[in-house]
Amino acid sequence: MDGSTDQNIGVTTKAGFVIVFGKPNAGKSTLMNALLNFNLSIVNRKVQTTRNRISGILTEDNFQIVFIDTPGVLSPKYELHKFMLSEIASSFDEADILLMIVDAAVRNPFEDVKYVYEAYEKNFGDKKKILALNKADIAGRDVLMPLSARLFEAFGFDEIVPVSALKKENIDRLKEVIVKFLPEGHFFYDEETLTDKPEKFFAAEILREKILSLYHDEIPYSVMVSIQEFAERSDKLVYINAEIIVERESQKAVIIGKGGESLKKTGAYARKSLEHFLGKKVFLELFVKVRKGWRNNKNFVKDSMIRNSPS
Ligand SMILES: Nc1nc2c(ncn2[C@@H]2O[C@H](COP(=O)(O)OP(=O)(O)OP(=O)(O)O)[C@@H](O)[C@H]2O)c(=O)[nH]1
Ligand SMILES: [Mg+2]
Repeated sequence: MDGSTDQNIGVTTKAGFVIVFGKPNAGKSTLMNALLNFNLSIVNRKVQTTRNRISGILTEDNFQIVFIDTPGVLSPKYELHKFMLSEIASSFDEADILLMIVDAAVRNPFEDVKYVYEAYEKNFGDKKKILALNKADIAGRDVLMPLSARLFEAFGFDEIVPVSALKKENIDRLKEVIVKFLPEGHFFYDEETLTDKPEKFFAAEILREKILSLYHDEIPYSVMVSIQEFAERSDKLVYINAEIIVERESQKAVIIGKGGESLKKTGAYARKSLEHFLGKKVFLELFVKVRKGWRNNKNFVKDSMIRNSPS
């Protein structure tokens, strides 16, 4: 043999980070999940579902895309929102490619693009910019064609792709466009890695997802889930001890419900999803605590958000 090594066999790999950003409820998390073909990031029809930057890693033969799902908060009202904004800013710094997503089924999607574009323009640098026109299943082709022509003319997007994240329409096309812009380089993670966040983080998110869908009014926004213990008791069993932290005594009473019924229901739903996600039996213990006005407590927000999700 003449000494040919792995390096000069000549398979070129591509790898890079793609930030998914846009207004609350645009479908950022749904889109990342569709691209990954896995429900990693929680989705809800209420706004401000996502609070942290969450990476989802897609590895195929010769490329690796690290998607970063971000919160959709734009004007901060609480310390919690400031934390969410800092998560967006750091995600822009990391990104190689920018993927803006807008709900194309709203009354004036052009205005929404303009709003988001102007809000984040300072973070763009000279990175490639892709716009996904989401919710194409309800927006309709007659709206999307002229809309993308106008958007191309008005803004500096490199590509505009209509998609339906929910129905998984045109997702492969979007993936092709991303791969086209992906820089050449080695993979950042093992081929099997799906995310950089620990299981414990997703345990908290799954519990929060159930609270988002089972409770109303201010409750979903006033809840923080903090995992106190996450212990693999055996190959088949995980013990999870979680605190549901609210801002007021009255909210605690609502979470628990009459005779503990509401909390029991929340726990049962969460346990089922957790077992599905972890592929193990879950023993779940829940406690409800009050931490007055925690959303405006900078240290509490920082400590708890980081404790749940080191990255
Ligand atoms: N019809 C339709 N609904 C969609 C589509 N994509 C997302 N949705 C819905 O829009 C709502 C918001 O979706 P999310 O993925 O949570 O939106 P997000 O941008 O991550 O929201 P935040 O995390 O709150 O900023 C959910 O009810 C989704 O089911 C789509 O392509 N078509
Ligand atoms: Mg989200």
